[in-house]
Amino acid sequence: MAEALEFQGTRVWKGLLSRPDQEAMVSDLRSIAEVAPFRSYQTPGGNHMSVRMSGAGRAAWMSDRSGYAYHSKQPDGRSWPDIPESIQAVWHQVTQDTPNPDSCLINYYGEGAKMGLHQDRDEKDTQWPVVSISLGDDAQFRVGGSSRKDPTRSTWLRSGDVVVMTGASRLAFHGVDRIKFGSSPLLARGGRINITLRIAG
Ligand code: MD3
Ligand code: FE
Repeated sequence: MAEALEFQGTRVWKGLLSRPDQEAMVSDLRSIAEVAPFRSYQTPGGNHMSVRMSGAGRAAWMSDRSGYAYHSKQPDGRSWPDIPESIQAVWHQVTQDTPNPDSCLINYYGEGAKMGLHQDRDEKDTQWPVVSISLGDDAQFRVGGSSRKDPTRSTWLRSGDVVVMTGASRLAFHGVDRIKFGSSPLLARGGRINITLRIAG
């Protein structure tokens, strides 16, 4: 396995997925999108998120005027599709002695999309890691500390990179400042997909 680099306590595996691995994953994501379309959500504050989201697994994270939460049903009442084997395999490759993830959030960043600095704290037990897989266009990813006021650093995530958040970094503030639209040939219409795997509980 490739060397991992430590970045603000998060572990970044550069180029963990080969181009054929990435293509196979995109094809699995197309099947997911047929039964769980990418949707745009409102925040509790009433703004629209620029990132569109789909999901898989027992429950996926959604947002609306009443708040952020994990839901076992889509807004149309259907369950989420199963997490594909290709994606589960990455989780087990980069985590040790960890049960299967029960939640897979799939974020799509089109031109101009970004994600503000936030913490992931809606999971029942935040001792479990979060694993992120980047596909498609390059993204400027920012990580700080467990307080919003802590200094932050940024790095570029490229298609095939995998990030693991464990221990102290698990509650770090993080976000995506911008993507370089059209920088990767992986997705025919451009943009970036980020897959996050979690044990939401
Ligand atoms: C660092 N997604 O869905 S993934 C999210 O690229 C989210 O779409 C971003 O933040 C994206 O919640 C970043 C990488 C990530 C995920 C969780 C973290 C980094 C993290 C939790 C703690 C610290
Ligand atoms: Fe997050």
